[in-house]
Amino acid sequence: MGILNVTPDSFSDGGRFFSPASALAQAQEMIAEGVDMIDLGAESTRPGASPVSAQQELDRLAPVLEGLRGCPVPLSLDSSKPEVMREAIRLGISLVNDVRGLRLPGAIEAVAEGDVAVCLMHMRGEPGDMQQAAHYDDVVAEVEAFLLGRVEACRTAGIPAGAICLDPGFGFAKDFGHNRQLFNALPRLAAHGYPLLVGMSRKRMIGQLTGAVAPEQRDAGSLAAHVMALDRGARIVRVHAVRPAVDAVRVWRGLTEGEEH
Ligand code: HH2
Repeated sequence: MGILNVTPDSFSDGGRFFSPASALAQAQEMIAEGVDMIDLGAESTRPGASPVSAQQELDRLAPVLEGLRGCPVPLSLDSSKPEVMREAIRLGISLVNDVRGLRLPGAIEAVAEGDVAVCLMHMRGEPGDMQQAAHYDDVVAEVEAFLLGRVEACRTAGIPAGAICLDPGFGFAKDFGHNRQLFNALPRLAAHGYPLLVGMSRKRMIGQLTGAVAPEQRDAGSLAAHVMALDRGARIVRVHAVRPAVDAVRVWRGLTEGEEH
């Protein structure tokens, strides 16, 4: 999954793809590089980010979604707002990727009625204050229980099991130790049978391990983490740098061929 942030303030590529023309050019480049899916976001969720309205999100997204009509790969929408989901579904997205796990009123219904897939991610609090909520007795059990609770709510609303994937939400209300525990528990989370999506691309945890301060210098470290995540049962990796990720996935898949995955 290639990341396309149509935002002025995302932590690693804020402003680079804010104009529709630059966003469309980046989408075409990711497609040429072999991306399987593009995740479009119009609101930054980095720690401390300020919220934007549904109308602002739609104003940023609509021209890009219109320009990508009929594009050869499925499009995903990174949003939590039901009105944005409904309009983006009308404009052709196939997956809703919600860092709030469809908790806003009306979000579950928007996905159920829109007949699209969903990625349910774990987060606590809001991006503005989430790191203050990074306290757990047992982070793995708590994240797992949250995700299974959201699955239950989705199933009750009529979203089929086959349309759901899960994400522990690396860096969202988690410190380095929490991230590491969740990373090592990926096989346990995958065992529930829902495909796991992981997003560690350029995140602080990669900087903490490599010493790379600038997010754009964290791609090699991100790649290592993502390949390890695939080995631990993840099925979708959410990345900024598409070409190296495509090669890494091909190598991983080729070398594990015949194994159960
Ligand atoms: N991380 C970010 C945004 N959306 N969605 C899922 N499912 N999993 C993630 O880990 C995830 C996500 C944050 O990264 P990015 O989009 O690059 O930055 P920003 O939120 O600043 O736009």
